[in-house]
Amino acid sequence: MCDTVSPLNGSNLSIAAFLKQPAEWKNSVLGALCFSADAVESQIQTDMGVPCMCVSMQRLDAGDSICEVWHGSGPLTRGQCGAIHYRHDEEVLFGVIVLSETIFEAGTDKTPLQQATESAYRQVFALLETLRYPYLFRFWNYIADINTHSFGLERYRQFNQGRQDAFLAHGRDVVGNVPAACALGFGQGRSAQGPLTIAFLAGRMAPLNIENPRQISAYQYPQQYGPRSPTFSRASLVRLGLDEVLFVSGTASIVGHATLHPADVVAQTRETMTNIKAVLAEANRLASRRFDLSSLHYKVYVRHPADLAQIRAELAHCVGDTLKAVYLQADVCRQELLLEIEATAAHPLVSMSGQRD
Ligand code: 3EB
Repeated sequence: MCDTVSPLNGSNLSIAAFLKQPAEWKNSVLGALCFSADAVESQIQTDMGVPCMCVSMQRLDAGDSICEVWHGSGPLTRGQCGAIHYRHDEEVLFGVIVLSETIFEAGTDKTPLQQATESAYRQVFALLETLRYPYLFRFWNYIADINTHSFGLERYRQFNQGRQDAFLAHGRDVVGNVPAACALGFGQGRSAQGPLTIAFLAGRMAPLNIENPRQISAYQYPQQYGPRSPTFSRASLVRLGLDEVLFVSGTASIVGHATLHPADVVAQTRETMTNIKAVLAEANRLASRRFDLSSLHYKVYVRHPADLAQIRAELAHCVGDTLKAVYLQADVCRQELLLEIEATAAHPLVSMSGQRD
């Protein structure tokens, strides 16, 4: 069986392999994040029997689709609320919301994407208040044509407005205590018109939020990156069952708030890994035992498929032979950024009274 990692770990497998798993394995699945450029395969989400986010992105390192699967423990409860599909155990909830912008009208003071984003996030917060999973660990955000300008503003910046408005409307912090996240684009130039697609993990215990001393917190980015700062932290450290899980947010070649090495994909990869190392060092001040670069599972979003070989070689150089990475074609939220890397690691929690190694 491909379930070689601890059951609470996010494990990776293809959609086809997912469907072949035995029922008892599927019964413990909270949800999945799937990426496939194959339109037929991406329809399969409805057959999977669990909340499944499916985004139309091409995997670059293999022909297969890829699913990141999150498992719960004990009996799971499944539900639907508005546009959200979710599943939870006693301590953690995974959900997916897919919302089309076309149901929102332009002409008000908010763009359709801004309204869709605000609505999606408000629905998520309302559900989590009702079901009592108040703490957000991690959001995954996928936005069609993320770098396109409309209504006088880049679409990623419209998304940031809607997201922050929803946080504020629900009395949530927009600085400091904010979840880890990633935000990627798909369909650029193909005018794919895909829906806004968001997945999330939330729980009943507060995560520890981590910033990167090399970078200004994203929630404090200056106005030049848009009227509203993005609402995310650089990483979150959470307890999931018996595991301690580290979610490193989408990370790019940004130092301070500036984009570095605009046309140099190798230098951007190196800078991104230096940022991830800095986030790891911060996390290790709080973690029950050390995370290191080789313990992370990476998802690498690559703007230009032709850059794959160079990015891969640089990453192997930084991490070593044990590199575990999946590569997807995606657009990144600043035009000059050629890649964004997110990462996750889990290890059994060492209790405060337990032995450290
Ligand atoms: C950055 O550091 C790169 O808007 O949720 C990374 C992770 C990025 C999350 C988000 C954006 C987001 O600003 C972009």
